[in-house]
Amino acid sequence: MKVGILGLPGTGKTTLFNLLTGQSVDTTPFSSGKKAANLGSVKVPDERIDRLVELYEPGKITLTEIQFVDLAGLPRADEGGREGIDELIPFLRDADALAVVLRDFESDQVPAAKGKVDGALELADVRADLILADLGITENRLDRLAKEKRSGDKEKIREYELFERIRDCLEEEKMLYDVELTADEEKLIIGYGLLTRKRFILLRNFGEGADAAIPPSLAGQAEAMNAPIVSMNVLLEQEVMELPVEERAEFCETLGIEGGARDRFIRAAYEALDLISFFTAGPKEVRSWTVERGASARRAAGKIHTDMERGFIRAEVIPFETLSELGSEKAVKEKGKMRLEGKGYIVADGDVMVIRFSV
Ligand SMILES: Nc1nc2c(ncn2[C@@H]2O[C@H](COP(=O)(O)OP(=O)(O)OP(=O)(O)O)[C@@H](O)[C@H]2O)c(=O)[nH]1
Ligand SMILES: [Mg+2]
Repeated sequence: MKVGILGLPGTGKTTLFNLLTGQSVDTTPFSSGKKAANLGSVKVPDERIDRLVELYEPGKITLTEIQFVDLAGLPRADEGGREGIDELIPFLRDADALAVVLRDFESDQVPAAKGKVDGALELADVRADLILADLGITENRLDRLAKEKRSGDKEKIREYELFERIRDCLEEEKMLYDVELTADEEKLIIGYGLLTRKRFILLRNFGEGADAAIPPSLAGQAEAMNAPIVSMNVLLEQEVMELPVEERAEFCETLGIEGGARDRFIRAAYEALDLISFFTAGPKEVRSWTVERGASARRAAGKIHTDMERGFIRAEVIPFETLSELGSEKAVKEKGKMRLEGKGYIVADGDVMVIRFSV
């Protein structure tokens, strides 16, 4: 699973990337330039893991990860440059979600778009950029299909009509995530990686002294996009992370910030991807795993090992809440609360599972 980080130039994307991944990529203004993308993986924090560690005292703890890719700034619509985005698109095509970083801080190094710092305006700019990028892809496809459908191929005609619908939507400056598509139609467009069809997460990056509350204009847009929005001072959160763990709480209190925004953002991204976690737990290792919501027990088993998927017999399932409440696997079993589930069982978020298999 991959999340692309994008936004206008100098909004703090690379600073965010460093905060998330612990890397130290150069963040002098405009340093990203035309460099290739930065890629890093991030462990997904989960409070439930802490409880499982308490219960099992494992030798090893492993957290599930998601990938983040940090890109150069989008061309600014008010500066007329559009060629830059074509270079970014290949990095975004296979992203499962897009995190848009919106700047809400003054800086003499990086002038704001339209001379004014305003997250809502920036978001409108980014949306316009993405819509234009999708329109480019769609029109290319339509050109090809126009030739291909001349043979009278019903499939091609159907596909042409689908892309026409998509083009009309984009021309009305609408993003594609709201368009209702059948499963078959979805299959036809999936390979094109249309950007406005992806899920979005918004990050408002505010500067020193600013209020953490999200301005109503921005909150309204986020709601219309059905996108979670996290508000944080990325630079400050980065400083917090550089401190030893025991000093962080006091530092945050002094600064009047909540702290933990990094984790909140990662969780928001994870949830926007519509992923759920299940756990495996024992004295050797406590571990979180990721599956798409709605996945079967057999598919979940395959996340652990292909042999487990192939030779799946059954899953022994304890919901995390039950295990946490009763305090041990033994107590759960004594109360008859451990369930045996077959391959078609739909995994629930927080299931603690043992997969029985034979190959
Ligand atoms: N005041 C302030 N400055 C910030 C904040 N976040 C980032 N900056 C500064 O803004 C400049 C650019 O930060 P980057 O993280 O490189 O921004 P970017 O979005 O990756 O920039 P490009 O990749 O060039 O588009 C750096 O000098 C950062 O220190 C912030 O929250 N407050
Ligand atoms: Mg950058």
